[in-house]
Amino acid sequence: MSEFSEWFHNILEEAEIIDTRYPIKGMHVWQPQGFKIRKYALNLLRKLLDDDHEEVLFPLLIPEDELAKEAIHVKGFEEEVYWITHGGLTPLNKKLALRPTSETAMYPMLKLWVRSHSDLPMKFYQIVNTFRYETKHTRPLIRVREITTFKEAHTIHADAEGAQKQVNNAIEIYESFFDQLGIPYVVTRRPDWDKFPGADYTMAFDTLLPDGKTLQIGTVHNLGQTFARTFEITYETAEGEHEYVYQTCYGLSDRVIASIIGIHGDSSGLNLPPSVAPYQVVIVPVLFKKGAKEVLDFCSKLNDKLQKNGIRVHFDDRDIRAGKKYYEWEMRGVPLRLEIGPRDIENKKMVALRRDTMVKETLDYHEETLIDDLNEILTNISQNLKNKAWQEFNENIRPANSLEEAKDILMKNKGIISFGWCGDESCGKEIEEFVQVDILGLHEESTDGKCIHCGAPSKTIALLAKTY
Ligand code: A5A
Ligand code: MG
Ligand code: ZN
Repeated sequence: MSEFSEWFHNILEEAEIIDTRYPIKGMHVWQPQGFKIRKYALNLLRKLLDDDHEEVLFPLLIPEDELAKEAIHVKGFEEEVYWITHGGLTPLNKKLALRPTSETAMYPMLKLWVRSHSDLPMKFYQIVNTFRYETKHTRPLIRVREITTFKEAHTIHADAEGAQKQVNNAIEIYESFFDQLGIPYVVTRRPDWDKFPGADYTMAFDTLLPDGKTLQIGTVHNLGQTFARTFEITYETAEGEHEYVYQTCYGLSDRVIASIIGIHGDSSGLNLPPSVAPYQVVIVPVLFKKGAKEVLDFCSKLNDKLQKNGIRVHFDDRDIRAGKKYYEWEMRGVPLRLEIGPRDIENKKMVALRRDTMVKETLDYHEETLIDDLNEILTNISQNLKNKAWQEFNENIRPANSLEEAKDILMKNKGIISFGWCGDESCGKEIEEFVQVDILGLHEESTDGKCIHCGAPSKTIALLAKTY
């Protein structure tokens, strides 16, 4: 196990995020602390989507014949599908698949829902569990067989331009979501051999975990008319013609939570952005024999005040050593800790420890501005976590001019390599073969350089990295 893997498994356990002892490989239990982080992350996501998407909920099971309808799609998933074959003791005459994703559950219904051009565009999403019988090494939150937090959006458009615009819109939504979580990312267009089964093309978000391997944390697919033709989803134009629709879909998973934990965390444990922290502030009384009651009363009132003003706060009045409390809240990643003793109350001060910097400072306690002051610190913490993460990310993208150099960098530093590429599939596969890692995708157009491998004029700057 790598150092990061070990750290990751330990913190999931110690901070009570996920219990991995459930007796099915790749299926785990969300514990209360983890569930809260998940809930707050989903709140942010829903807020972004609810602007112009409608939330729906489709059945978990897909009839075999529907799943099989789209040949390219089913080919891509056939090795990963779990099947239900019996109802009690009775063999089913039609097998039922546990959704690996919901195109083939939703699109037969969309065929019924879409009528006229005036219905379009339609934008739906659902947050559900999906099942994939993954054969690569499973890891909690990163590669699971029950994806418990699968957010999938599906949109329908009258023309190709509408779908194209939606791809860009979805990318913006995900950028804004990851920005709120301080997760750095790079967006690439996946090579054709790595696109979503049935898509015209796939845009993907990758981030970098501390062990230098990238993690695909979101994908946006332009489905063109492939599924529309298979499932006969048509609409009537203003002129009374029947046309196939254009579609997109885009998805995120538990990997977002893995990234929050893995990217911001450090040797003291979790380090949560205030946007998803179950407690944003924890109040720890510093007690001496003299004045203990005053301190407890003061902290209790302070707790109420913060709570009333929408700050997620916890007053830790347990009768244990303060040092033990400090250790625990640091490990759990609480962004801001306030320590208050009798002298502080007298002097109208409090000691604040920022989890992101581990720096203690003494704050003035101003009754009228306190909430604004604390919110400003929380905003600074978010910004600082994000800046640190981006800096680390950018430092780990390195250009290479030859495949030997790429291999060298990967050996020494891991991370992401950028290089000029001709875009040709057979050349790309030779590159992957040589460096023994995957091409993530096409990052930006670039026609002035040469392909790192075949020497032909390059079409793009592409990225490659060791991936999860
Ligand atoms: N219907 C489309 C959106 C779809 O299924 N796309 S996808 O196959 O790319 O999955 C969406 C996202 O789910 C991926 O980008 C990846 O971040 C995540 N994901 C895929 N398999 C996963 C697994 N086994 N465990 C955790 N997350 C996974
Ligand atoms: Mg897969
Ligand atoms: Zn080439």
